[in-house]
Amino acid sequence: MSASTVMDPHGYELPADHRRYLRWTLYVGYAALVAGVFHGLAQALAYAKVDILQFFPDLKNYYQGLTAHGVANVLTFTFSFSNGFLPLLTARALSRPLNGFLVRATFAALLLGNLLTIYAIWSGTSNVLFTSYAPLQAHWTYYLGLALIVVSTWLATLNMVLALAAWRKNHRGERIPLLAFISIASYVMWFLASLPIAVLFLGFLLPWTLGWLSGTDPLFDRTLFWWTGHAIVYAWLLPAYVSWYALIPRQVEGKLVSDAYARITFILFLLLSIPTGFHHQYTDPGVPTAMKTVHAVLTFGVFFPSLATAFSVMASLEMGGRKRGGTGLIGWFRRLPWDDPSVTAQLLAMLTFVLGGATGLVNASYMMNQIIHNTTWVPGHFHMTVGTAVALTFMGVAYWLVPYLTGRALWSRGLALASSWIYTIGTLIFARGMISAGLEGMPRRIFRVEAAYDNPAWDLGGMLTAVGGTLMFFGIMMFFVDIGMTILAGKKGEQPKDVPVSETLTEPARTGWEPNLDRLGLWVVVAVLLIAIAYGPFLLTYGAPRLISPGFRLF
Ligand code: HAS
Ligand code: CU
Repeated sequence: MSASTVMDPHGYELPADHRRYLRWTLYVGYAALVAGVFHGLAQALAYAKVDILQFFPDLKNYYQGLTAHGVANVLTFTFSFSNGFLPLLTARALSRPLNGFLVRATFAALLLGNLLTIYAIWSGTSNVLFTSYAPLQAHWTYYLGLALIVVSTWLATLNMVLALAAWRKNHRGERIPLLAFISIASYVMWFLASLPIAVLFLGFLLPWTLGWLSGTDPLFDRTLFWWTGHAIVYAWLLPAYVSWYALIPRQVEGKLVSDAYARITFILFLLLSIPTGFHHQYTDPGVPTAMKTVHAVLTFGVFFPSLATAFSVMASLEMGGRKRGGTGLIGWFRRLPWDDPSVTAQLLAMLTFVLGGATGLVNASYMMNQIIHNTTWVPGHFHMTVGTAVALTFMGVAYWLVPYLTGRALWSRGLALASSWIYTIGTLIFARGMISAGLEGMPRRIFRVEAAYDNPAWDLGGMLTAVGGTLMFFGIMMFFVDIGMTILAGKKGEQPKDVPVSETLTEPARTGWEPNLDRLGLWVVVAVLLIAIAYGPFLLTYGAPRLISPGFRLF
């Protein structure tokens, strides 16, 4: 074995002011998540025809609750976590401070955006679901609020890119530290991916809802939405991958296998995450079949770096398990530190993601998509991806990150472990229910309690959805209690003093082809070319958007 790469042995002391704002950036997301999961429970129960929505104060209808659930959980929570997490890791990896003004501005944009969307949804004027499909029309605070949340991610990206530029000045000819490279690549991908939704919200939907544009073009809007909307799932996933690649090996006493391999994976995500949006629009009229096929092929392409991730992460885990005394084909697996809640949460997240990925393949298959599109199969899929692979990883990370940022030890290890197991078992039951009922044609986004149509074949699936969803709810509530108590009453001074950065088996090469991997600017250019191939023909043949549809508020 050759020399190991050791990150800066001094680590990095985060200034108190940054520490405070990064902490509060995370808290904004937790606050949203608390509200979001109550709505999640209500929706899961509704599939078993149990109506608790009536007990929600001020709630006008099912779609208001579904909008709150989606926006809080997949938009506010995910991005607030990443806005805190990725810049911190970049600063740590480069051993240099972030820009304090940008740390505060990121927080401020996120908070203001969140307050505006809360108002929009609370007021009952914006029941458009997180996909924001026109011609359903929301209040202007909804579009502006979400746009501000996107702006907060841009500010976080800028902060990381500036830190890298400053680091490069003093480190000519050196390789970018891996942890910084993959953190920055994640948000650079997202920056590119977020431009279409910024155009959609600020250029079309906001002026339309304010009456400055007389109509909108639903197909064009959906296309802009999914242009961002597929890549957004990787914006949620990649911060979790950052933890799996670069932190988890250390936490299980293993090492990251290959520096170049990890960089290539993230570059593939930068290239392939965006030109795939039409796989959400296979059934949309008005998009040429040939273009849908191009996106289907590219979707199978972006499947590959996730497969690659499974191999690399598994190797790191095996190395750790064997170092801890595990032997035989699977003995190492049992020797992983299952008593460490941060590790256990993330291992369970990985295991669930195997099923999330497999269901994604079915979605992506053009013909099979016809069977599952708009059925509960799809929420079955995404509660195993964003709902568990991502959310449970973020919870696992929180078990060291919140103590690190607050200076207080995790309040209860046992509660954290129980939370992860209950949540995972809940998801598996929930997804089993949604997936099987979906195959029987149970539509997604319906309030089954009041639906005028029903099918006995949905009963078992609906029941499993409700049981699983209830377990998920209790699992996550235990997480909130644990984190809340950590913040308020965790033992002072016993927290982790540093980010758990892994070592890599071999130093990144300074000669040969590998240094080219660090040329982020070059990869951005290639990504833009691929996007032009994937969306150019559609844009050229479609021509100007037809702004003829009025807005509707149906519920
Ligand atoms: Fe998806 C719909 C295709 C991944 C989220 N997806 C959705 C929606 C959401 C979502 C939210 O092609 C619904 C949007 C809406 O409201 O309409 N998805 C895919 C494909 C992948 C995929 C091909 N999705 C994700 C991820 C998400 C996410 C990630 C969130 C974070 N999805 C689709 C399609 C649709 C769709 C269609 C449209 C459906 C329709 O008709 O509406 C792939 O990227 C998946 C690749 C994943 C893998 C798994 C690798 C496994 C790993 C774990 C390693 C395990 C280890 C275990 C190491 C190849 C990395 C070791 C553990 C030990 C303990 C030893
Ligand atoms: Cu997608």
